[in-house]
Amino acid sequence: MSYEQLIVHQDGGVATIRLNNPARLNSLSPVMTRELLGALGEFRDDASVRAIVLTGEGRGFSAGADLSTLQEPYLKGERPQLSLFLKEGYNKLIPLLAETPKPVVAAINGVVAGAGNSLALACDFRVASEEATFTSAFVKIGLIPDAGSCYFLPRTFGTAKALEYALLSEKVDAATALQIGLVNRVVPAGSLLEEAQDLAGKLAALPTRAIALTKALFNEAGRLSLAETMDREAEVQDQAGATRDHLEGVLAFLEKRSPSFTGS
Ligand code: T3D
Repeated sequence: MSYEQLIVHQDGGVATIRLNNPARLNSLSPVMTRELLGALGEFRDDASVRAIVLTGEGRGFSAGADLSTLQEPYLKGERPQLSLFLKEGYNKLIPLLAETPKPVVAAINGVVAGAGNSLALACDFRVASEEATFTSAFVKIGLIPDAGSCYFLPRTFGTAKALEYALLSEKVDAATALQIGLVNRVVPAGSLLEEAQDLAGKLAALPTRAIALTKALFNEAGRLSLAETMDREAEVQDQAGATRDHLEGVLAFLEKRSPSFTGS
């Protein structure tokens, strides 16, 4: 499949998606959003893809909504209903990313703003370059955090810090992002992609079904009591226990050798 605003390639079990509109800091145009939906849908259903890396070309990871798309209607005095755009775009994209049954590593190469935060937070791991910066940005254009940011931000660093981040919209550097739990690791800019792809490679070699089930149950457990969660663990463990990878893992342990997981 060919893309206008993405660069996509696969190396072994790891697929890498680069957002490719660097002149606008990879802001999420309707084209990019549609292409991301297509690429992620394809990787979700492709058994040969066992981990995904998401990164940006140039000095931006993503600056959120492409505001240039609002220029024409706003200058004409039109006020398009934003919810229509959200429901067709981010409200499909962000759940697809967050709930994709493969581990997703964000390689955050630079500027993150607006819905770019949601894109990063919907990934399972965030590896940031030392040059990455983060800002909420929504409030500066009189909007509320959307694209799932009202869900992700308080869960990531608690309501008080999330409100500070959203309402003041100050620029947060990579070291601070690490300190507040916005990213998992910070690495030198020159080794970002290699580090992210190495991490994705390690994840791709793990039991893929168990990873998918873990992600799904972590999401579900947020809505459940302890007892309900443990009941679901028991049910879901039957599914994990029926995989070839479970058998392989146990046999490899007993035979004192390294396991070879196939994702089945
Ligand atoms: O329907 C809806 O749209 C609702 C949905 C909303 C979801 C959202 O994400 S709302 C938030 C949208 N994002 C923003 O408001 C961020 C806007 N950008 C900025 O505030 C700054 O660009 C940054 C703080 C992110 C980075 O600043 P800086 O100084 O490093 O870069 P810059 O010079 O401002 O930007 C470089 C270029 O990218 C520039 O173009 P130019 O002048 O070189 O031709 C700039 O216009 C362009 N750019 C940056 N962000 C966007 C953008 N173009 C379109 N959309 C953007 N979001």
